[in-house]
Amino acid sequence: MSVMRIGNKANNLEDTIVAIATPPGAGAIGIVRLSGPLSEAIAQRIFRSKRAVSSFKSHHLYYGHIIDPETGEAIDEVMIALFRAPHSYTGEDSLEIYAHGGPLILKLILEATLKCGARLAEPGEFTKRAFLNGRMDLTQAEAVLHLINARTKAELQIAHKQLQGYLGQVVEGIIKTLVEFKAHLEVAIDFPEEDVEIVPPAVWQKRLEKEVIAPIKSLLEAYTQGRVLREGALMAIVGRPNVGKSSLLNRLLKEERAIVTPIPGTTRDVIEETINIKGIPVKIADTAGLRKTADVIEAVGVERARKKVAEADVVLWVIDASQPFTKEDEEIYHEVEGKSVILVLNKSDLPSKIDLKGRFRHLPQVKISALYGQGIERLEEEIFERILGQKEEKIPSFVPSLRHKVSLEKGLSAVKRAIDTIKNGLPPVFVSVDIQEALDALGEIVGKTTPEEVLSYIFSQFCIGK
Ligand SMILES: Nc1nc2c(ncn2[C@@H]2O[C@H](COP(=O)(O)OP(=O)(O)OP(=O)(O)O)[C@@H](O)[C@H]2O)c(=O)[nH]1
Ligand SMILES: [Mg+2]
Repeated sequence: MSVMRIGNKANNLEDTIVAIATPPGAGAIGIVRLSGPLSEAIAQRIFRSKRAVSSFKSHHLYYGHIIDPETGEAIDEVMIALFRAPHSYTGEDSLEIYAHGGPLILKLILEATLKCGARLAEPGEFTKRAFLNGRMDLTQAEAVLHLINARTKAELQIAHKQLQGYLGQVVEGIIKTLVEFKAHLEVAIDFPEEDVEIVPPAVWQKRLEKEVIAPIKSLLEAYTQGRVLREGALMAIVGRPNVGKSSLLNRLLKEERAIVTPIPGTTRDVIEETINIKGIPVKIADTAGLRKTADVIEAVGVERARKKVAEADVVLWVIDASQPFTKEDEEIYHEVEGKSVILVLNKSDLPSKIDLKGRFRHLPQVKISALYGQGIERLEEEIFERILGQKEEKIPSFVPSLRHKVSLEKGLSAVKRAIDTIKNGLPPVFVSVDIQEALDALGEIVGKTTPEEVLSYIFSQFCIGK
């Protein structure tokens, strides 16, 4: 319910909204930001300087004092800038006040604007206005959020590209073809008897395949590939007890996070930490050595380890190269078979006693010493390749999010249905229904047909003042 309320209120573009745009707490500079029709009038009431606000140029800084509009008392010495419509972030008249970054100062400035008729902004409302005023499509608005929340350079790069509109443009291109086809179908529906020139269905079928289905499919591929760049990957370290799993975790983390002892069965719980491998956030889970055990606590740990294996994008299967391959190792292999596995031959600083007899050649193998650090770089490269499924560090131009993926899949199946309808020789009115469905689905991505609840949800994830 509250989401709906926020949504409705936040759609009123007549309001002038205000928020403190800098993070809470004291700082060198604090920014109060306004957007809406009253921006300039409010500046006239609360800002004192040598020149009249009405003479201020857009996008220029001016020095003066903010005063309380009721008492005339000075609140702070500031710089302000007016951004006149339509050349502002929101597309509306906007005002930014750069004050000293004290929480009380900012609160008093905020209150001064409220006294002049502004209202407090909802989270993300500035960006929502930019979207509603046509300054950006929905994918670009979402990119702003990704930009702010990015943890790695790769995430930042993807968000930056999305902010420039690459993803939106691809989707708009697909929509354009569908709209054209729909218009064509309408003519065929409205004037069935007349001799309007109708493009043969087979021609349209080809165009739909090339201009709609193919690009949707490549966007879906980019989703799979880019998911890890955006959301990170999960990697589980498994192996029988005492092979050096916790030592490896510590080595990758570059800190003594997990307890390491020569006693088999040291690790009992799952230990999770995130590292950054060449720009990808990778959550590593060190697990209890997989074995049958009578120890109740260890048994729970072994169960949890299995769960982690099931969730993992990559599994590091660690074996001890200074020992012969055992039946226990073999059993663990059966548990991880079918996953994306890297075989890690640990303790390679000791004389090798392992003989794999040419088995597991299909798995990437890396020799390391968790104790001394040999082979770790090579292992990181291998992990990166497993996760991205490719060698070069190439950041795709667009990475659809889960929300986009759902809409793309809906659109794809509607278009496929349309093609079947064409093939079955059904009248245009039936094809038109499928095409409309595809249009609705794709429109959700760029924000043309996105339901209000979804919009509210997206913008509610932003911070106040963005
Ligand atoms: N020589 C040598 N010893 C190692 C290496 N890696 C780990 N060890 C030793 O092997 C023993 C077990 O290491 P851990 O990291 O606790 O092994 P684990 O697989 O986590 O063991 P559990 O938690 O019991 O399943 C410790 O004595 C480590 O010092 C290595 O690369 N070389
Ligand atoms: Mg351990």
